[in-house]
Amino acid sequence: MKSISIKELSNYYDKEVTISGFVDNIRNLQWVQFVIIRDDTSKVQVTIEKSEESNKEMVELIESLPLESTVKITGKVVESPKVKLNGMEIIPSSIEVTSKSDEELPFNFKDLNNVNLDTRLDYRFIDLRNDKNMLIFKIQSDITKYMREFLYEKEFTEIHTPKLIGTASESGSEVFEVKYFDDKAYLAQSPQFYKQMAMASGFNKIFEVAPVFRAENSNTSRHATEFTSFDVEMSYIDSSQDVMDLEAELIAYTFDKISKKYKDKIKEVFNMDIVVPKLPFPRLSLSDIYKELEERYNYKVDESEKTDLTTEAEKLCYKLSKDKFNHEFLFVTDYPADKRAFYHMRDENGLLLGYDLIWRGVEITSGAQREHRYEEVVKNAESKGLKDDVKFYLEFFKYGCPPHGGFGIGLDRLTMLLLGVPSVKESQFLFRGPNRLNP
Ligand code: AMO
Repeated sequence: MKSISIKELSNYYDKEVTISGFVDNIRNLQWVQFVIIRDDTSKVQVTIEKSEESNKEMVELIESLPLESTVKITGKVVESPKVKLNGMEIIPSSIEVTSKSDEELPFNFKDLNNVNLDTRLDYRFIDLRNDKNMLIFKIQSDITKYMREFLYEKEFTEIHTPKLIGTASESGSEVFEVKYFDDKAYLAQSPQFYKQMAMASGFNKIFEVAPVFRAENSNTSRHATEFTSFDVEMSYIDSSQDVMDLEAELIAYTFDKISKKYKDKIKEVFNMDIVVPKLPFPRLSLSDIYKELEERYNYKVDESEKTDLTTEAEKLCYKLSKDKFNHEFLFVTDYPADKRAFYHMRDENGLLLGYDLIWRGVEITSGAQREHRYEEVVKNAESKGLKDDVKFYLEFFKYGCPPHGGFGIGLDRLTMLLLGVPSVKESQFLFRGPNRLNP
């Protein structure tokens, strides 16, 4: 008999079913054994009466079975209001042990309060057995599902670009070099060049959800050396405003869906409130932000630092956006172009036609209108000392390429902020950082 998931059991009262899962708990009493089985949808109690002669073998098996072993159980589902766990139980007719666990686990994953994060990450497969940790990835999965759903409805095409590349796209210093036969290659820091290639190929709207790699030696709560980037690009835009509008709509749609499905659960488990953001999202220029931060909160920084948001200014943007706009998100625009990537379009004053999106004090996105005019993009590349390396990229703009723009959202950061977990180490399925390549 094929196993059904535990969550579905209430559709099978008085029927014989088979379930599979981990042995979550055993209470071995004088007359009865209560065995709790867990799969990734729910838990259920299996009740074994010791007095029943036909249960003898199962009783013996359970007596010596270590917790966290996996089993396949066939039995009858019975509605039992007196059972606290979902008001039902299974009366088994057979139990098969499919894998026996060691008696002693590396740590108690049901109470992680005193377990060091490194130990948890060393045994991430055990750590993820924790209900709360598993929930993070159920929700993350739905975040990408709803984001995809929104884009598919708008007729975006999902593409898959190479992660082994010949040229660094974001900036030379943050790239991992790998041996490539007798030559060298790099791991893609973003699909930037290839999403733009799609525009030059005539795709109007594309997106990609994929890993990107950054050789950043930073040990902060929001940096990883490999993370999942949700990248979007579209053609025939009039300005970067169109890009911001689309991103705001995408986030609002996704949060609405997540809120409908998980609002109460997120409150109960993570003590976080989901606020479905209103459209449009507020926008402020970098220089206006520094003015407001000084006026409102007496936050002062040296002029030389005002070419980008400082970490502290990023944090204060959350407060500013809430105080000024009653909104959690803030688009920050008008960065000086010389500090940013060469592929963005600039205006005549040297300001970038792009933005960062700040949410809850952290940058979750960069986006922009791209420079699609061949002569201009060649000039921008040369000003950054790039030429032969990006020759293949510059050619994209030589044979007709529509005006276009797009953005990249860091999925790990988005998940971290949504659920209020302390670090991307916990919102990544398996964290990769300067000091962590295993498991
Ligand atoms: P950017 O470099 O700003 O832009 O990256 C986009 C988003 O990715 C996330 N992010 C990170 N997350 C975890 N660890 C890191 N080390 C890390 N670095 C960045 C952030 C960030 O906002 N090509 C452009 C996007 C575009 O213009 O389309 C790009 O890569 O959430």
